[in-house]
Amino acid sequence: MEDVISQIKEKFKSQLFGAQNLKELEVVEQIYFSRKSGKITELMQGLKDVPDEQKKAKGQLINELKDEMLQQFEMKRSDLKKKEYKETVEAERIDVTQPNLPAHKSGHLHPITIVQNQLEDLFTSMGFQIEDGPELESEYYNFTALNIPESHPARDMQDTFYIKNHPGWVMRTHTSSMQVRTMQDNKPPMKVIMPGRCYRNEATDARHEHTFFQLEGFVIDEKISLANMKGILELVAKNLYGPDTRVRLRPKFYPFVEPGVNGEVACFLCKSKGCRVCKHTGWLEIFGAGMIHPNVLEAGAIDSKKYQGFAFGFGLDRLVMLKYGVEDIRHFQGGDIRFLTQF
Ligand code: FA5
Repeated sequence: MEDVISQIKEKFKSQLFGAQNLKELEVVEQIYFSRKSGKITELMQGLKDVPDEQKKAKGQLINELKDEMLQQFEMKRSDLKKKEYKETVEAERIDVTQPNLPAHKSGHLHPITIVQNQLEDLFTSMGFQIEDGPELESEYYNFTALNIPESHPARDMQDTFYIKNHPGWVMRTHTSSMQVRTMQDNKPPMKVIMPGRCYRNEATDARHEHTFFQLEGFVIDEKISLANMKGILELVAKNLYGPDTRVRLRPKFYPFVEPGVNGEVACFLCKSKGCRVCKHTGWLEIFGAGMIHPNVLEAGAIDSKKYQGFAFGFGLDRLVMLKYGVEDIRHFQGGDIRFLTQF
């Protein structure tokens, strides 16, 4: 039996030494100390074949072996525990003396998108639906259907970009191009807004871009009047610039409305006293609007004897300029991050 004991001792030592972590140590524990099948249990069970007079001495030998092995095992377990704890702490260690790393900067919405979203929320809360349409548009929807025939001088007011080898197609000059498209696809009563990008062949300056945004809208029903239009547009102005904002309408010619108006808000920057932004008039132009011309309703397959409507078009860039006091429209698409991060 002494031989067997010293063999177990040697084997146990080498396996204990080889255990690199607590998981491997558990395997060693099973081999030697398992109550069911461990080496120590096997030795104890072997005692039944030992003559009675030797049983006590042999039993004592096995117990001494077990105590010695358990002591070595616990020492090893304690070492491995310390080692694993140290490794975990090391991995989670925070160096409080490390200089501050630049914070990750996340992007945000463009100021024009912010105001467009604000207006979409307002109009949908009043029951308007939102329509989207093509920026590359036929001359028919951009001009002809809007009561601007080919030879009409009003086409010159909105020069645009033409498509090489594709006569009859233009980059839309206004979102009004969506009016007849939307009428053809729907039936009155209708309350619709159509925001989107527009293009004009402009000599750009602080208030004119070649690419800009408009928010178009119209209401068509029976018994619609200019008073309904003023009510809605006043609400929009108050939502954008505060509850005390006043709106005034002045006659302006647009071939697709009759009568046509130019919508202005009392300058909220100088309280109508006159400043650089309102060109010392006390008023700021923010939209074009009017009662939809019967020819346009007919182009949209709507009975102009039964139905009337009003239409309006806001220049979104201008609304944003006024809201945030931006002095040059060209900042919006200039891509200068110092400008964009201010919103
Ligand atoms: C129109 O474009 C009409 N379609 C508006 C309209 C709709 C009238 C429905 C009646 C009924 P106008 O060309 O005035 O109208 O442009 C409307 C607004 O778009 C202007 O007040 C201005 O804010 C903006 N806008 C026009 N041209 C430019 C430009 N080059 N750069 C930036 N904004 C512009």
